[in-house]
Amino acid sequence: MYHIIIDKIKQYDKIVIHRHKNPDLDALGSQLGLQGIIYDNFQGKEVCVVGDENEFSFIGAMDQVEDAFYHDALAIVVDVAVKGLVSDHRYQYAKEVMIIDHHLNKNDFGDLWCSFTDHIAVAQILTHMAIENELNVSPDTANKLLAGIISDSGRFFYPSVNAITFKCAAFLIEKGADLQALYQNMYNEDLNYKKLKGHFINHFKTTKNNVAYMKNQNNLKTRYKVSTFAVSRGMVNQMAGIEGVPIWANFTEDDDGLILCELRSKELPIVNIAKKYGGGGHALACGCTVNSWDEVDRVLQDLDALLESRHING
Ligand SMILES: [Mn+2]
Repeated sequence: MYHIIIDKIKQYDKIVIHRHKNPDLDALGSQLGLQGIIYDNFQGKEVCVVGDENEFSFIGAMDQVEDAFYHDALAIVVDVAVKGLVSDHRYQYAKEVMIIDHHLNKNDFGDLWCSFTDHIAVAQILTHMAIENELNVSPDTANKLLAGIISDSGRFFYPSVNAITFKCAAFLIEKGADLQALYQNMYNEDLNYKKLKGHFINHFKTTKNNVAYMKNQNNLKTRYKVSTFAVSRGMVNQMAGIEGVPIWANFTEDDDGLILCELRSKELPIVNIAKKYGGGGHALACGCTVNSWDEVDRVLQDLDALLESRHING
């Protein structure tokens, strides 16, 4: 499928790259990495990156793009295939929209959907594409792509890490990525953040069948001076890797009153429960957004019931 992506890029002189809201380092790393790959390999193109920014902006800045730029342009959307989650809706103004994603959700927009669900990160897809097609990769581009792979693989820890993950990481380091500099940016944390981890470790609860969970009201963010995202996505894995806890879930009230649900599982796929509540993601790492704490309890009951049925079925 890589040739489809490359051919499409070759067809356009103007390209805008989008990704999901609240970007993680795979969204940003693949967005900025793809911009780099295009500049490193294809002459005479103007490539912009757009979207909201957060604490991961150390990896690179976004561009200010006029609406008119989208005229006759290609929009590439990375790391998301669901319309409502894309940052900056103006991708719709482009002549064509191509999606490059690795989540299990089917796309609900776009002209071309390039789906690679066996890759742990979009940054890994792009790196693998560069290897297979002998594309140039500058040290700066290599850094961005490696950040995406490290972050979406949980520093090479999650179940979908495989030989290709390490092959891609090795390739990027050969191309000049600075692993130690990345680690210093990625794993040096604020004191507040460290203390918030302590709060999680000391206060999470478990259901009857050992789903670990936390319900985080809005005041928690004020107390620790952190964002919704830092609590929601950032803290869910404080409940990971615990003997006897096969599933863990983190429920965080957002500023608008909606509740973000981050769901994780060691082995048992749970993405259908996320999908039932309008979300999605990966088999073992997924999420959804619900309207009330009552609905949170229903999500928890569904997760617990899944474990209950597993116990019954042996
Ligand atoms: Mn990703």
